[in-house]
Amino acid sequence: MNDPRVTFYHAPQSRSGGTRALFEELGVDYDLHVLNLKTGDQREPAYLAINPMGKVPAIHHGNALITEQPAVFMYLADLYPEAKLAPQIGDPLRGPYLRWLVFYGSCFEPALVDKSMQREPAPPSTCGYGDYDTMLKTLTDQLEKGPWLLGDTFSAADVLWGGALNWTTMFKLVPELPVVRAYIDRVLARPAMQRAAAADAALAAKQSG
Ligand SMILES: N[C@@H](CCC(=O)N[C@@H](CS)C(=O)NCC(=O)O)C(=O)O
Repeated sequence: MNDPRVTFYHAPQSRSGGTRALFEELGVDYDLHVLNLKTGDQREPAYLAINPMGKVPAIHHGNALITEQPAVFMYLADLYPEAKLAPQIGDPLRGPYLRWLVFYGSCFEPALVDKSMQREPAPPSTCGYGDYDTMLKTLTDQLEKGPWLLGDTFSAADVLWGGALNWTTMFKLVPELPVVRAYIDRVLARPAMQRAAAADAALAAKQSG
């Protein structure tokens, strides 16, 4: 199933950092293909032929192209079940696990983009994320239950959310509430997350040097 190896298209200090951290948590080998977003690698025909969106992360496995962070996370965590980062079908946590991964892409990111552009969102009944405050409260109410999004079970969803909340609080798009800060710190304290962050910082330094 997980033969051939996965190819991972990554740019340092970007959204694909979460996928890099996930690989580290999974403890698996993969082929790394690095792009430099500053020099426009993502708009070159060679990369657009792989991902027409010109975005990272993207992964290739066999003939399958997978883009969009929640899909990438679900795919990889299912591909390597021995790492136990995805509740399996039949596990009562499977539904909440899928919910929080998809919530990231369909509610959190659109809400953040509207906020960062200081754009008037659509009315809550039309807007996919309702409104920013409801979206955030839904998330923080879940984090209050802790320690992880699925309670005592750490999952790929925490890898995605821990990293995302780290950069979004840094950019002041999400308030650094104590519950949010404590959750970020728990996720980032994991050795795999630290290894991924160090490797990514070294890659960024190499690109800018
Ligand atoms: N919906 C995509 C968004 C990916 C995305 O926005 N990636 C950014 C990196 S932070 C990117 O590749 N930007 C390059 C560009 O558009 O030029 C996902 O969730 O994976």
